[in-house]
Amino acid sequence: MKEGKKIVLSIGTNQGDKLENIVQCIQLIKEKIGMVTQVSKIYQTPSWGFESDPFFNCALELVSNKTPIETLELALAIEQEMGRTRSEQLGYQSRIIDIDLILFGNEVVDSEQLQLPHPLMQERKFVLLPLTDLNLDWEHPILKQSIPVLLENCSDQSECVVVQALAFL
Ligand code: PH2
Ligand code: MG
Ligand code: MG
Repeated sequence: MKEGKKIVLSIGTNQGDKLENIVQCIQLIKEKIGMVTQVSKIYQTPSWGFESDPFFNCALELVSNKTPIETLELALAIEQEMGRTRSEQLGYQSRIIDIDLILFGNEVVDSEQLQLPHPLMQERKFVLLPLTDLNLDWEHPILKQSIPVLLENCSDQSECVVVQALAFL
């Protein structure tokens, strides 16, 4: 069997018991997508791009043989299983859980369904800061910058604070 690809996911929640949502989500990712190899600390982050309650965000690295589209479909299925509903309303909405694919090895994907690396990652401190907790030897395949450099160049000044370090894998 071919060795799995390194995948990085960002997860976020701003409804209900946010810590419990993150713990349950990581458990489901392990069961359904692949082996979780690194977990960042959990950060409380102000809602970005809309007015809402603060989020808990974290990032995970996993190794899996799934394709990007299979991974996306499994992530959406986990969101549904956890009770996420999406309304027709335009713009961002509060959510129990959101699982975003941030990077998939060095793959560049630009389809209607999926873009990789995540097209807004470099603009979001709630994505970049947790990524700095992971030991990633990765350079953005289009911007040609490492995660610490992307963070340095990011204009998002929001105050993101560590809530908790998760001690489980
Ligand atoms: N997700 C969004 C929009 N805004 N803000 C924070 N702090 N955390 C998120 O995960 C987040 C957001 C769209 O998915
Ligand atoms: Mg998102
Ligand atoms: Mg999403």
